Amino acid sequence: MSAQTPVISSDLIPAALTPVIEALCAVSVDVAAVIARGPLGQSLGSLVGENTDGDSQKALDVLCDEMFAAELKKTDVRFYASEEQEEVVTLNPNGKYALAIDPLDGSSNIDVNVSIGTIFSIFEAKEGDKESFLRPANEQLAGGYVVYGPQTSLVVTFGNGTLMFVLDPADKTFKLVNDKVMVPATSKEFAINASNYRHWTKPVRAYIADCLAGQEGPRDKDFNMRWVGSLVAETHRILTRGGIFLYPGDSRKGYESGRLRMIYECAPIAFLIEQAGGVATDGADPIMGQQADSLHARIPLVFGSAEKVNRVAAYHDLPEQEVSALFGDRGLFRG
Ligand code: AFP
Repeated sequence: MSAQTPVISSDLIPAALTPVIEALCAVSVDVAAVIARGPLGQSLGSLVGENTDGDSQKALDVLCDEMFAAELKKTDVRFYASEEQEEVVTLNPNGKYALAIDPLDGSSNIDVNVSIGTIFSIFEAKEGDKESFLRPANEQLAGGYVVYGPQTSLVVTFGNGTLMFVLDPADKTFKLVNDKVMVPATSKEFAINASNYRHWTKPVRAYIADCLAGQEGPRDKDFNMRWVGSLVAETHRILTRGGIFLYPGDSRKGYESGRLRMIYECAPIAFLIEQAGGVATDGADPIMGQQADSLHARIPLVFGSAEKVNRVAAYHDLPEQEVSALFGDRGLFRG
């Protein structure tokens, strides 16, 4: 790429944030190239350790973290909070922003050639490093992800709609393909890791049981199910053709608040979804009104088409006898 060709350019990116977004995009181009080489390059999926919460770390997790931190250090990013680092790292002591990142989400999919991604969230930096991140999600200046799939796409919001860019392999620049991404209002798809059925709460079991019952159940229509195991891929599908994603809290030890992290997974995804006309909750209340109490805190996440997500919240309001009933006896949502 020539020095004159910016990796991304759009009037819709706020000028003050442009260098940070450019840095994220420049690294993403390199990450996409590393991923595309797969086994022709270094062993990306090999285990190299564990992160703060005991999740296994793959070689690519660590490599991506180093690549993003090194490039963002040259920008106005003061504080850097990464899934791969226990504490906040100071990058540019004079910087104005605090950036949270999951450098490589979905890393269990590295070796099987399925879409993976980078998720990020940007706040204005406060005096304290942790304080810059432990604040309501609706204070985000930007939220977004890059998905490394058949196409490499950047989806980002600055609080004025959701934008979608695609990396053009011909000149290695991100080009705007949709300046007003909207979650389709209707869809017959739901996404949940159904192997956890026995650990779910009654309202979640009741909701899924009614989807599975299809035409014979109270919903009176057939559904389809998807589970990629890669949050960026699920988000991209839902932004494109609607549906609902659930990672609820469950009774497994350590999963009381689900699996996904508030600061660098749920908050930016919720921001993107709400800016695209969808809804994102913890099953009952909006994610955007909430804040983490620690850097790597988890929160249940339910997002997608508004009507579907609001319906899940309604199951949480059902009386005990209704959620415990077999779907055939659950009257409230019939019709
Ligand atoms: P990894 O990055 O460790 O692969 O985790 C991916 C993820 O955080 C998210 O992208 C998926 O939605 C979720 O985990 C899948 O979790 P289960 O393996 O429990 O279904």
